[in-house]
Parts: sequence; C-alpha cells; structure tokens
Amino acid sequence: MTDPVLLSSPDALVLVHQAGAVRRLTLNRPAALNSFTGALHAELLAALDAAAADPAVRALLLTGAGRGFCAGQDLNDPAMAAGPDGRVDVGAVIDAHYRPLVLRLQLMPVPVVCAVNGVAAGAGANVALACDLVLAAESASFIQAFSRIGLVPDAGGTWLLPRLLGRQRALGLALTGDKLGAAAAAQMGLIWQVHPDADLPAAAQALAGRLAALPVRALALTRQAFDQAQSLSLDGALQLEARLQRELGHAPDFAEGVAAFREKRPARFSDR
Ligand code: T3D
Repeated sequence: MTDPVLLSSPDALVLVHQAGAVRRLTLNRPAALNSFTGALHAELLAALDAAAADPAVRALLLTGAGRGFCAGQDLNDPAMAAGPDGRVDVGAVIDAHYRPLVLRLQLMPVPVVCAVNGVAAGAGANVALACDLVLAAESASFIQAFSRIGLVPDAGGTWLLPRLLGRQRALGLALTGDKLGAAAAAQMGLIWQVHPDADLPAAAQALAGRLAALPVRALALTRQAFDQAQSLSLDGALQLEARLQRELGHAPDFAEGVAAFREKRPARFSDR
C-alpha cells in the first residue's frame, strides 16, 4: 500500500492526506469530538473543492481524529450565540454551512467513503450518511441527537433517513434520539459494513482504493441517477438511464472496459 502523504498543515482542522489515488480528509478537533465550527466547515469545504478539482484524486475518504467521528454542530461555536434580537438563527447556520457541505458531497465527481471511527451525532451522523459508502468501527454509534435539543434532523437527514430505513425506523431514531450501535446500523441498512476498530482504517483505505481503480465517472453518475430517480416515474428513470448511458457510452472508460474484457486483461480507467 502507498504511504500517505500529508498535504495540509499537521494542526489543520481538516488533515489532508493522499495515498495513491485516494484523498483522505480527517476532521481534526478531537477534544470536542470533531464537532463543526465555522472554521472547520470552511476548511472541509475547501478540501472537498480541492479534491474535486484534482485529477489525481479518484476516491475520497472521510474520517475523524481521536475517539469520535463528529458530534455535529459545536454548541459552543459563536454561530450558536444569540443575535441582537436575543434569538439564535439556526437556519442561517444550515444555509451557510450544512447545505453547501451536503450538496458538495452529493456532487463529488468521485466516490466518497466514510470511515466512522466513533460516535457520529446530530449533523455528524447525517454528514457521514451523505457519503456513498459508510464503514464503521464496531465501537462507533449513530445518534440523531436533534430531538434532545429541540431541533429536527438536518444536514439532509429528513431526506436520507426515510429513504435508507423507511418511515418507521427513521422516525424511531429521530424522535427518540437513541444511540444506534454500528452493528445494528449495518443490520438495518443504514451503513455498508462494520469492522473491528483496529481494522477500520485499512478496510476503508482498501475500499476507497478499490473504487478509485473503477470507472469513477460511471460511479459518480450512478449515485446521481439513484438520487434523481427518487423523484421520477419509472419512465422518467428509464429516460434518465438512457441519457446517462449515451454519455458514458461515448466516453473512453467504456471503450477501455470493453477492450479489456475482450483482451482478457485488467482495465485501466482514466475518466473522471
Ligand atoms: O446551528 C445549528 O445548531 C445548526 C446545526 C445543527 C446540527 C446539529 O448537529 S444539532 C446536534 C448537535 N450535537 C449534539 O447535540 C451532540 C452533543 N454531544 C453529545 O451528546 C455527546 O457529546 C455525545 C453523545 C456525542 C458523546 O458523548 P461522550 O460521553 O462520549 O462524550 P462527551 O464527554 O459528552 O464529549 C467529549 C467532549 O466533547 C466534551 O468536552 P469536555 O467536557 O471534555 O471539554 C464535550 O463538551 C465535547 N462535545 C461533544 N459534543 C459537542 C461538544 N462540544 C461542542 N459541541 C458539541 N456538539
């Protein structure tokens, strides 16, 4: 395996590593369980933009430093302070930070793996779930903490949770705010896989590396098609599939994939 190269400052709020074709972003505020401040949001969005623009990046891996993945919004951040009218504008925080973040993840041109190394609470849980494939450590957990502080699920939770779990289980988690262990999360289809804590980093890097070697443009369009098809009729989805297949069928990766199959050799994909 290629040794990761650190591209950021070692004390950045988002550590940026490159290992082969995989860009790894590590949320790095471990003392506050990597909860989101405005500064962390700014670094994360910039790191995602940079990864999206870099042709050397063919898969993204998101994880957290220390014992947690992310405890959601930092409840001590100045953004949570009351304004002159004595009220906190939580909607402004969503508009300024969580909406751009989740849309950026959903529109990444490469597959996104999330390695949930510990607790993922509130927006931290839903940012993890906004990634394409979510792996978790055995000791990790997911908490829709919003109801505990009088909010609704955000960071895309209202859209994603019922789609992943069905209405009943989504409501169960969101209304109670109960902690869901990693094994139960995998069993109910909330996440892809669970790994022993010590194995998670290698398993996540291996999965991201596998995806990076695949035709990543087709993988990103698969995500787009699945998401768009949610609001389409069957015929609308068939038309979307035809449009995407037409586009991909004209691309070099399709020619390479077919040639590699015929020549009985591994394919070398390059589109992005
Ligand atoms: O503006 C907006 O609010 C819009 C967006 C909202 C989206 C949201 O995410 S709302 C939900 C916000 N998150 C939470 O409510 C979760 C709060 N945290 C917890 O409930 C617990 O910390 C956990 C269940 C996640 C973990 O519990 P535990 O016992 O393992 O750890 P701990 O001792 O509670 O936390 C460790 C430290 O992290 C602690 O600091 P200390 O005392 O050692 O100095 C704790 O204060 C800090 N921390 C944890 N979560 C947050 C946090 N600091 C600031 N904000 C947090 N969200």
